[in-house]
Amino acid sequence: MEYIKYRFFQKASKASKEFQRIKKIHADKVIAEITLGQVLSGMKGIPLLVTDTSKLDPNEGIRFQGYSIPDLREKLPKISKEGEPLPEGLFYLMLIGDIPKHEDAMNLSKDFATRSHIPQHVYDVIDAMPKSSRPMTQFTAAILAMATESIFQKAYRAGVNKQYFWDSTYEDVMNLIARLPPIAAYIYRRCFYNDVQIEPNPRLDWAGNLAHMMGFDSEDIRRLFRLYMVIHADHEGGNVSAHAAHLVGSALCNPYYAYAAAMTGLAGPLHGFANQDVIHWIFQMIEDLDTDTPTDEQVAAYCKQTLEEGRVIPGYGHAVLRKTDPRFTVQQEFAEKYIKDEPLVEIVNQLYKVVPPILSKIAKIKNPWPNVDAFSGSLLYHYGIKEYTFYTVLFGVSRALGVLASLVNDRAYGLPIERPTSHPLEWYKNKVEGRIEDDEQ
Ligand code: CMX
Repeated sequence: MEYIKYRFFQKASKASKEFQRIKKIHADKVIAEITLGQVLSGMKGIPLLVTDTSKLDPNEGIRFQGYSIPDLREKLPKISKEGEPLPEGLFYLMLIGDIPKHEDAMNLSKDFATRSHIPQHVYDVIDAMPKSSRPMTQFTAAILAMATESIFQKAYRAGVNKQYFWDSTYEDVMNLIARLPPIAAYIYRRCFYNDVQIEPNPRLDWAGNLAHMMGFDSEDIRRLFRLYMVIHADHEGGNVSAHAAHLVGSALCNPYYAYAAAMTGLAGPLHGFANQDVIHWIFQMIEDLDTDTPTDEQVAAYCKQTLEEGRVIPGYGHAVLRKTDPRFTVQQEFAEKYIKDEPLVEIVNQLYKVVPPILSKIAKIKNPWPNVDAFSGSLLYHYGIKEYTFYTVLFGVSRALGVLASLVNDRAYGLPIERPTSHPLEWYKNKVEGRIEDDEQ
């Protein structure tokens, strides 16, 4: 058994026993009360899921196994001292629970490179779609087409004992993560570079190779891609993409299906599609105002007009966060350090000054601060990836690290099929108005 799999096996054996023990002893304990407001507002704040990979604090932001984004930048292995952490190292951290050694991250890089072969029929499925179809549509279809390769599915069909489900899930997860950069790059080159494809460079790391296959070979862009893949990887378990992967995976489907479900969720404008919408909205503003350098007053008026039209300001607000997203801040620091005179970055910074005071005045908006999507597009654009309809695919490649590490964990714990209860609206009304007793369902 390879080293990382063995480490996971050791961790998972203990963790699954602990899971069963806690379930047996404490199953009847009450852990939270639920208000009707929570039910009617997207189940916010109800502790319902078990996710070990990361935890989101409303004020501090995301922590991966306890490590904040600044911690990760300091502690995770890098290619060079000045560089950004390797996403392979973060995947190791989420799966195993410890900061990896440099060689652990490099071994994962090599492992991904050896697993990255894509069957021809996957390319055929992509090629069957018009080039004008959304990159996320092509990406998700390709993931589903790759399910023919599922080792979990074959093991399940062969009747493998459920205590070993994690093993074939792990193999699928490793193969799937390895295959995402070539698929994403293929779609990018197909749609925007006349289908002129670029072979992988086996000496490059997972994120560096993605940049290379997309046609970008500078050390600057590799640095950005490593950071990008780290900060988008996971945001605890309740966000739409993570929850979708967990929910669908709980029916014991193969990891390709579970991850495809995550990607269709990520493609929604309130989630990962917002990274495209931010750039689209800014360009529309520049066009409508007929100036590349709008004043703060013009930007403020444009924001108010967007709100009056019943639309959201993309890149602002969050279901959990109540402060500026640290993933925004780290990108802002990156831009300050490496990027000079990028007009789009300047507008993103101008929005950071103008938008929060406007949103703060709207009582219903719980968080007026920017999220990760407010900054990411301007960095990609600066380095030459100007085709913003592709940006959600990059988010999706990164998100695989978190949701798929969680899926292996789910299978190791033996988490059951997810099945909450639903009622008609009338039932909730009767319940809060006292017409239904507590023990009635
Ligand atoms: N612009 C305008 N209105 C906003 C807003 C924004 N940026 N953020 C929240 N609101 C509105 C909501 O639409 C909601 O209105 P209704 O009550 O009329 O439906 C109200 O304020 C309350 O929302 P909330 O409780 O503060 O936030 P939610 O948990 O409902 O929604 C989010 C969170 C992210 C969907 C929302 O802030 C939003 O739509 N933001 C813009 C889209 C975006 O940037 N999404 C990316 C999030 C990060 C990611 O997943 O990638």
